[in-house]
Amino acid sequence: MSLTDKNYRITMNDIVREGDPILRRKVEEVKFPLSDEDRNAMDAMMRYLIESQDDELAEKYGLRPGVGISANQVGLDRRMFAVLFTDVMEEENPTLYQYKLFNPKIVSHSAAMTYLPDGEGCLSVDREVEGIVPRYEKIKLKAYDENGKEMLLKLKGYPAIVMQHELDHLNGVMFYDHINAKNPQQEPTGVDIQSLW
Ligand code: K2U
Ligand code: NI
Repeated sequence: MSLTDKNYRITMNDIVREGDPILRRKVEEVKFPLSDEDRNAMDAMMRYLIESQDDELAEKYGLRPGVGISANQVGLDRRMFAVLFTDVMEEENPTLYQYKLFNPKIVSHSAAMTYLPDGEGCLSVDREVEGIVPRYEKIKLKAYDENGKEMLLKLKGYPAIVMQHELDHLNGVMFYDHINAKNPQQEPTGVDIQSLW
């Protein structure tokens, strides 16, 4: 049973860790109609996110919670990622963001930037890396769904941050590449930037 088989369960053993060259590769576009392998892999990636956010299943299978996972994080050279999260900034009736995105591309973005005050983490990074990770505050993301239908997502704040973290993976970029090495907690100068909260 492997990642591209039906109903495969991804565990931490399948998650590629920093140092593996595939995390530094600009991965290949997905072709439509989806192959069974690509479809099964994306389904396994979404299943991982769902199960990793279920306390019992995460405990049972030793899963690190994730709100996003990209194909190259499970060793696949494909431009696709899954996300599952609610917007942390919306108290009542938070919007659920559950997407399987293929060949995603930022088609426009704000000049203004934002960042998570506690920094970012990564399923492929088994260590704390502190520091401000500047992200565009608003983005328009073009992508395709599993049927090859084009969509345009207008995102702001936390949803925009998550999508940029995942899109970076498809371009071989790690979150800590954006951190000011000399002064990690310093906001970039000459940029309109503010913490998400
Ligand atoms: O791509 C990944 O490694 C998944 C990351 C995505 C991410 C990290 C930081 C900021 C935005 C997105 C994991 O979800 S990190 C673990 C996590 C779990 C729950 C909430 C936030 C971060
Ligand atoms: Ni990551």
